[in-house]
Amino acid sequence: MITMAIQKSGRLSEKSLNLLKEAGIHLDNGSQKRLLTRARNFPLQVLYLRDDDIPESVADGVADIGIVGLNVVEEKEKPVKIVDRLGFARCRLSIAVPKQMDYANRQQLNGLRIATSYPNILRKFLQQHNIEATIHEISGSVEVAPGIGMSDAIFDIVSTGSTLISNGLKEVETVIESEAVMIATPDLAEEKQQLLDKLRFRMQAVRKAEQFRYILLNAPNEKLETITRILPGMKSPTIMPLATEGWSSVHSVIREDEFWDIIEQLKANGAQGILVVPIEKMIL
Ligand code: PRT
Ligand code: ZN
Repeated sequence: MITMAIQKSGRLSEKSLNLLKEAGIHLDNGSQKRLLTRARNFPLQVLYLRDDDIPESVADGVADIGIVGLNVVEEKEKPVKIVDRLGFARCRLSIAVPKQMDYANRQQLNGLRIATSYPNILRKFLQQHNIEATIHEISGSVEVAPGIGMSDAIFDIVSTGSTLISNGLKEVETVIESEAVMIATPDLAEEKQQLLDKLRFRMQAVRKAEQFRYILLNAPNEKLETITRILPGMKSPTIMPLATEGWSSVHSVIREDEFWDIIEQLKANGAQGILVVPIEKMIL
């Protein structure tokens, strides 16, 4: 049995549960009101916690693994192993100052009071750059601190940047880029390590699949060579003759981020009836 800590309710909860679901793991009644839920078809139980408590619970073995923002892992400085970056809840931790401040370089942070909920990460950054600033630790609504005269700058999570704009602030230094990560107790017992490997294998298959699309198209036979070069596929594309003389159906896999480029090239080379469909799981 492996115990996984996930956020009880917040920005990470739904995506964390989804990841389990996509890995084919069904939780008993899925009620998040309980502290602990057992999976029905995998030796796993889920422990619902506040995100701030997840690194510690994994470090001291209350949970074996957990899903939490890298920002929280770095801030808490607990001995946990980062096993995977999960690609969701992306954000950055940045220093922002009032927008009217003329900001040319980080030495201007000297002497300022910086409000934050992430004092440890900020302290390290300031030390690393020999900046003497006062860290003012507050637990929430950091972005309003300069407006009410509580600080001169802030160090906080930025995603779209709209919170900064609506508080008259501008981002001047990005300190870390964060996303949800899977963490684990450093020395997992053999049995738990095997379960973690199984889980990661499944989750990676889902994540890989999200990066690719399955593509089907019809092409005139004289263009097949060029089209095969545009569509490398996993090994090579599948080519099947159509009932219509001189035409073939081509099936392959393309990267989601190359999708539009490839479609344009295919069309330019006579491809017709192009269908692009999502892939559910991908095992290479
Ligand atoms: O209750 P609990 O302690 O479990 O949750 P929480 O309130 O501490 O955390 P939660 O659920 O808000 O966020 C969980 C994690 O999501 C964070 O630790 C980050 O890793 C990640 N994440 C991703 C974010 C954001 N994006 C985000 N935009 N966390 C917070 N924000 C907030 C930010 O604090 C700021 O106020 O959104 C605002 C900025 O957003 P923009 O889009 O206006 O720039
Ligand atoms: Zn929190």
